[in-house]
Amino acid sequence: MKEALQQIKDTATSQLKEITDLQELDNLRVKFLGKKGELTNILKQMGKLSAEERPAMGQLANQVREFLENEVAAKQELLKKAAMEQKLKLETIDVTMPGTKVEKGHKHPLNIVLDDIKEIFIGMGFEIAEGPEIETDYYNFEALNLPKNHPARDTQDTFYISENMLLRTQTSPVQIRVMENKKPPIRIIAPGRVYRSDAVDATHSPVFHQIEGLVVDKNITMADLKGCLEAVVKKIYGESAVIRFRPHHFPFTEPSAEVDLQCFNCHGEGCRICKGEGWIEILGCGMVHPKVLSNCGINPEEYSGFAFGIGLERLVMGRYSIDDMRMFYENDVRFLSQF
Ligand code: 2NL
Repeated sequence: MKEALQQIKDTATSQLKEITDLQELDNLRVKFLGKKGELTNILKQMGKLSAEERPAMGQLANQVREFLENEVAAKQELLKKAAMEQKLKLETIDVTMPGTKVEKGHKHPLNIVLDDIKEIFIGMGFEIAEGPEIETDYYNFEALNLPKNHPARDTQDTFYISENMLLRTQTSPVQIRVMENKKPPIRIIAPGRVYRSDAVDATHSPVFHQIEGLVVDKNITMADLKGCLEAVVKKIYGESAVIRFRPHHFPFTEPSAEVDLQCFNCHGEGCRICKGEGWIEILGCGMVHPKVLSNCGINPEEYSGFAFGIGLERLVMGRYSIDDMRMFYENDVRFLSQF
């Protein structure tokens, strides 16, 4: 029996050395130390021994069991550690490897310039006003002194939705709503999308953008209009920019004017860029018509104001020398990524 125990110990020890994974190790443990294992088998035969032999043999058997249990436990530790090391090695991340580049988007050129202009006006104490793009005939035309059948309505080919509803042709209705709801002093700009039934070409689009501005207070004069717009133009085009006010007519302002920028290329001589004119038209403006003020519940005897309208697309085209308006809407990244 003693030899059998020694045999178990030796066989188990040598087999243990060959083992390379945890499952094999468990199989071996069951084979030698399990309920039906070899060591248990030996112990079952203890009954056959004499009373004198039994204690020593029992002690030896326990030593062998203890020895093997320790060996198995040690091997288990070793294998677990090796498995963990293997796993870590497989999952290693090389933080010095180059990542996958994510292309960053950026502002559209129309928004770059619009945001600049907003900043300029905010710096002068203006607030940004917004309003609906679907308007009533009243807010888009009537309140602005363009009664039904007024000839100026024809020059603004309008998208009608119904008899009384339309897509706004200017952002003026936003300003009408502000005047109805707020007591002067009013200093606002109303930037936004506007719609006119024009065919698409290099300088026309049925959807475009306008920035209108409005100042209403006591004692506002044409001098305030000229001073304000001159300051804004110099902030946009630089201190050396030269402008002129040329008489014009709008139904919603009296008097009215158009503002021309002296051509930055030929300084008024006439060249290809200004089409021989020497001047480039940049905006329309005027003193708010007394009828428009009273339409909004503002007493024209007490208050006066000025207003202006700038086409955003035209401004941006001049700023970046873009010769075709369609570029803004086609979303070709070869164009957009240049800004
Ligand atoms: C242009 C220039 C302009 C206005 C817009 C305006 C708005 C109100 C009252 C009076 Cl609420 N005027 N806006 C004034 C002058 C010119 O736009 O070329 N428009 C066709």
